[in-house]
Amino acid sequence: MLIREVRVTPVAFRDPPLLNAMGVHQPWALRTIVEVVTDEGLTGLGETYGDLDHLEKVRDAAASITGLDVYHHNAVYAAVAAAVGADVVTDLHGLTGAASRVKTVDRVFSPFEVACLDIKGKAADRPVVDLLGGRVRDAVPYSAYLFYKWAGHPGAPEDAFGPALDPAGLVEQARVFVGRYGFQSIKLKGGVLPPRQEAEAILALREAFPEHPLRLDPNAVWSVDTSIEVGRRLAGVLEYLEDPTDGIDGMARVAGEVPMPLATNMCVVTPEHLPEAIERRAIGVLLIDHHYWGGLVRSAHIATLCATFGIELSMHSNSHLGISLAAMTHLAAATPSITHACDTHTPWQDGQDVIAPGALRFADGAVPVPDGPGLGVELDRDALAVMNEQYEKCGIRARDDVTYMRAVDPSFSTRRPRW
Ligand code: GKR
Ligand code: MG
Repeated sequence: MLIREVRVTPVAFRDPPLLNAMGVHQPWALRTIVEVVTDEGLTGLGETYGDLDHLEKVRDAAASITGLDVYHHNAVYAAVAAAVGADVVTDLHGLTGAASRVKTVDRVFSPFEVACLDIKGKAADRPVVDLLGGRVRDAVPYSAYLFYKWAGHPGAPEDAFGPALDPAGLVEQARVFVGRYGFQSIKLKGGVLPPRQEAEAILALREAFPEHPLRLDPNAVWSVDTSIEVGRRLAGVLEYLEDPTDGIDGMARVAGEVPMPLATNMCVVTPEHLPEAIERRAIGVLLIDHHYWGGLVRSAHIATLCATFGIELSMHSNSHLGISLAAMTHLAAATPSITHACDTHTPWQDGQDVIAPGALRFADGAVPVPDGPGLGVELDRDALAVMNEQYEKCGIRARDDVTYMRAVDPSFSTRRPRW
């Protein structure tokens, strides 16, 4: 079955002012929607980042895979690698570790791989989870992903979520998310306030939610000493501590001194990082993310390798739409070693999506694997057109939390370590 055409559509959707170590989310989040169409008339969907440098590579790659067989993932990968070329795309937002050529190729390949799997599933009348080995769970648990946030974007009225700038605000945010979606695990995006205040917020969450596993993720802005101090303070409270400090060396030094496992989506972001991280025992949990680990099949391979070395699996998330959520759900449903609730930004979308409603839902904090063939989701063409128009008009062409934050606080620093 040959690829006849590939459509690439950038989209933008409204995003609240979520705070993190690199600043604050801009009013619009960007994504790229990929549609691969075969000579037999089947269409497969993929979703990836929307930053312009990445979008351009995705467009180049799209042109280079026309005529290839959707079953020939290795040939598609080789064509994508050639189209990407030797230069490196930088991940400007600084929250998913360093950029490299391998990571760039894997990031560009991923939406095409997902779309090809969607097509193969449709052709076989099977869900993607069956192409990945079959389900080990019928529904995939996700975590309530809490953020410190302003009441609204500067100059705009308060948004639907309201402010969360202290422990009470975060507990209230958690109550809303747990109440609305039934989440059974809670993650706090840290790296925003001094570490002791973030530890206080975790303790307040523990009091309010005694049974929910909790995680804290300051995106590597703490020193080794601070990480050890906070890790010890939160002994018995955290399920895992995510990227407290920068680099495999720093993580290894912290890992040996704190009682809970360390997790990462920053110091291990390509296969090249695994040997040293394993040897140094730097991490106990890897947050896999098919968007930059080269798609679903490669992510499943990494999961197997991690299991061999006793590394547990969770899943990383960035602002995303429903095609990504469907792909994440199929992967996690087929991967036995993903034993921690996966991260998702879905609640922050506030209902905006490019897919037709109904295929994805949360029940008790988990997303049941969609029933239909392939990914089990369909594009809503009207919504796609609206979101594409939003992209054309919004003026944002890359995620840049730092510059947006500096418009409000010119002294904002991205120094690491900050505390
Ligand atoms: O959405 O601000 C955010 C997050 O900080 C995201 O960009 C990170 O990549 O969720 C991510 C993480 O776990 O580090
Ligand atoms: Mg993280």
